[in-house]
Amino acid sequence: MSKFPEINRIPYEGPQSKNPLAFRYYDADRVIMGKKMSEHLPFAMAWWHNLGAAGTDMFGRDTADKSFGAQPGTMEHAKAKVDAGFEFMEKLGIKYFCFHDVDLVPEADDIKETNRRLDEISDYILEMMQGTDIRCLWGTANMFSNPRFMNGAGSTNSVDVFAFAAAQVKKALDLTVKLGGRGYVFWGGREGYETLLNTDMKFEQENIAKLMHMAVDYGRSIGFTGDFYIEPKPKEPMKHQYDFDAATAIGFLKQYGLDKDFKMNIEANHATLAGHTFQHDLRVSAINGMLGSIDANQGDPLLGWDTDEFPFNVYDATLCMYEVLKSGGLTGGFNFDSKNRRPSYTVEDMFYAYILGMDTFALGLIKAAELIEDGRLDQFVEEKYASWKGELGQKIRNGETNLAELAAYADEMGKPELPGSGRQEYLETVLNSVLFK
Ligand code: XUL
Ligand code: CO
Repeated sequence: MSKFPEINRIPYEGPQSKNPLAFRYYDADRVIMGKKMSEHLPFAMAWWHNLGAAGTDMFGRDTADKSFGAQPGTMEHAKAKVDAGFEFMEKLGIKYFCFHDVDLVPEADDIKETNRRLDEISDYILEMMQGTDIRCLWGTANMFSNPRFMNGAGSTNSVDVFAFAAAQVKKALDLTVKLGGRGYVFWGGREGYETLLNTDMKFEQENIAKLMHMAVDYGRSIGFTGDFYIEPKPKEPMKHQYDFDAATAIGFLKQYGLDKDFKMNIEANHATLAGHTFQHDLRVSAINGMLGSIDANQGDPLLGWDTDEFPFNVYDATLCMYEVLKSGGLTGGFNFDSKNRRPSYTVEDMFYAYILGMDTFALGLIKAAELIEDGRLDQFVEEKYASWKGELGQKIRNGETNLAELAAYADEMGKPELPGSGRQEYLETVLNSVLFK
């Protein structure tokens, strides 16, 4: 039985459409720079926000009804969520989903029973996948909500909690492989600390690396060929989180020999919480060959926490897609780790939110391709570094000179000319002229 009987398949109607249940920019088969929009933009539904989150915040209870006709906390409800999720994805033309283990089933007191429930629900999801081209984008284990993880999972002080976390990762990897997942995510929700007065930072970080190594070994042993991802975040829930931003996480992966198997899953709102632009963390990942996947959302510039809003900012989406196109595309996809605002509690709002997010990224893709084809940004950057093309620049780049030689060169020169204008205002005009033409 349909969970959304009042909603039909969402059509593409073009920018002039006033139909709220239609796409204006996301036209799955439209070809941009040689590839279909749907291939550039492998969108994913986040099981937790879309099928789970119902508006509870620190000051009030649920506003939305996400029971989907079943009693929450039961396996019947877990199945109703699968039904709702697949109908939702099909109506929007979304080809992927992302999940935490405990998004799929209610957690039992005993891990053996939780795992049995996970087997049952993943069989049901596999059944639902038959005859569709919907697949898992990535899976993960929730190792932050249960009180046992108050001091972390990989970084915990308790060896038993570490072992429990390892068991969850093992099962979540089994599920990811079973559901054809392209990736496996570590978001270190509680992998951090509140005070150094009670924390052995080095010990904790070494143990996180051990857990990740075990995950790689196990994943590869069961045929997982996808990427592992770290999803950096600077704070919330912990004051200090070890995966502060892309640069920190990449340094960690290199230090512990994990960089061949891991890439970044960059979340827009996490980058901005770290004091960066979304584009910055994407670029840091890309230049290290580690831009894997994206959690597509946006924060609120007035609020200092992770608001997980559906993205409407076309500037940010354009600059994101500029990075993605330049880096040759993602091996992962665009997971809407985003939730409706609490007063947007109806079924229509669930669809409006995804239409907004998908259209924003589709428009970002169109505009990023136009920016690249326009060529003025590339040309400016090329010319900005032109002095390096000369003999001296080449010698420095090739490691064929030294401080003494460069000092002698400087003596002869007396002083350099100014390095040339950065032309930021001109370049922002170029950006605007492409966005609003
Ligand atoms: C939390 C967050 C998570 C991860 C998966 O801020 O983004 O939902 O994406 O654990
Ligand atoms: Co996320």
